[in-house]
Amino acid sequence: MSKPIYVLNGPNLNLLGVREPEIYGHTTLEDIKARCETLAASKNTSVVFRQTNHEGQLIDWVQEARTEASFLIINPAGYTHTSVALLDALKALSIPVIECHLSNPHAREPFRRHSYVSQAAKAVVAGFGAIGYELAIDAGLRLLDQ
Ligand code: CA2
Repeated sequence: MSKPIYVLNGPNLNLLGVREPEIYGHTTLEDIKARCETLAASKNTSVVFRQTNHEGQLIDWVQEARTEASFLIINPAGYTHTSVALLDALKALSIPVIECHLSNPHAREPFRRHSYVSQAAKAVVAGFGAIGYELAIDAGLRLLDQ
């Protein structure tokens, strides 16, 4: 079997489905994880799905993905807009990086319009809610097939 797809999630995404459903929907991160696992299995691969509230932990996992993942899907949450350190870690990867957001940050407050992470991303999926993760898995696998 191929290397797993890494799906990494940043701060506060553990609250999905519990708080602010008007912005982020009713689906929990556990639901998203289950959907990603099902989709990956149907494509004969697997996912490593993780969430952390800590920048250093996220960076450690990005570094791990460098050698362990087929490609990386990352929702960096608030670190999208703040973290040069995360960008530096992502730039060290040679596998494809897909930046994934539940909401469309460009349709929200002005400070969300800039993403450090996008500089290291092959592609961005945003605004599709929870299904964005499945779209990113499907698109990433098609990229690898090219
Ligand atoms: O739309 C996305 O996926 C975001 O990455 C979510 C981040 C936000 O800072 C980005 O601009 C866009 C926020 C994640 C916080 O998630 C929560 C979920 C439920 C309740 C409270 C926060």
